[in-house]
Amino acid sequence: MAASPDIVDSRLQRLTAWYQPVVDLNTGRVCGFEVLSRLVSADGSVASAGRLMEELEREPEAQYVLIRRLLTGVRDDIVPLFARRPEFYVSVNIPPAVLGTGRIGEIIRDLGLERWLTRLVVEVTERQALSDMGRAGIDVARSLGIAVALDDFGTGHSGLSQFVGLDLDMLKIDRSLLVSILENRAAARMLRGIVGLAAALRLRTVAEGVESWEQAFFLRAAGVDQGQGFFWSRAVPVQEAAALLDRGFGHTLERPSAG
Ligand code: G
Ligand code: MN
Repeated sequence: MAASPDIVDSRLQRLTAWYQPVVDLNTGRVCGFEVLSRLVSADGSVASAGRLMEELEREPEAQYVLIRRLLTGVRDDIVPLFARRPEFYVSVNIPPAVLGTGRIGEIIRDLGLERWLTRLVVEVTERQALSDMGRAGIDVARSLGIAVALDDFGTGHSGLSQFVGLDLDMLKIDRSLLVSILENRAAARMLRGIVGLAAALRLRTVAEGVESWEQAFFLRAAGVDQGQGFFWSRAVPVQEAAALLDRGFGHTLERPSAG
């Protein structure tokens, strides 16, 4: 049952778009941001929106309102930075229920985002099996000129066959595949295998959930293009995001001096 727009709005009122930087592993520059939802209270305290997100998963109309809200954040926060900095992108997690219906085009028109389509990335999760609607959604995004990233790669129960023939641009390697790369040779080999697969498919790779310098160093050596995770930064509000864009993380890729 679809909730009424009013109820949806009251639950989403405190929802704010925050931005987690994605770092180019070769240069240390910020090459993109993933938009993540946070609940910001009147007193300024910030909470995860995880529970609300789970609740909304079953409500297509609420998801539409949510995506609209996040993309409004992108327009207000990020578009002014796009004009100033040519090379970074913004990625948004968009559920098949929104992407597959074609209503994403409507949101983009309403918000005047047509000019910035090539700077947008849509993340489609691999967690659930990809529905026909999800497949249709990928086609919609590509026809608009938006790049598509396969999110949470490695967690799916779905197998590779469902991705055959899909027009993808990026592979986001799930953090669960990173946890043992430093201790476990089989895990390290699997990671290198995924990098090989991505190269064969001409997909850029992003490693998610990078928490240590050792992981970042390994990933760079393994040929992963980009990294995202607490090692560099959590999701931050736009003012901080802009500062990170200017500063970059080049220093984090130097080998730490002993002592
Ligand atoms: O799958 P998706 O990309 O939507 O996941 C984003 C989530 O992962 C966010 O809730 C974010 O806070 C969390 N996250 C981001 N970086 C890290 C990290 O380095 N370690 C852990 N454990 N979680 C992270
Ligand atoms: Mn994601």
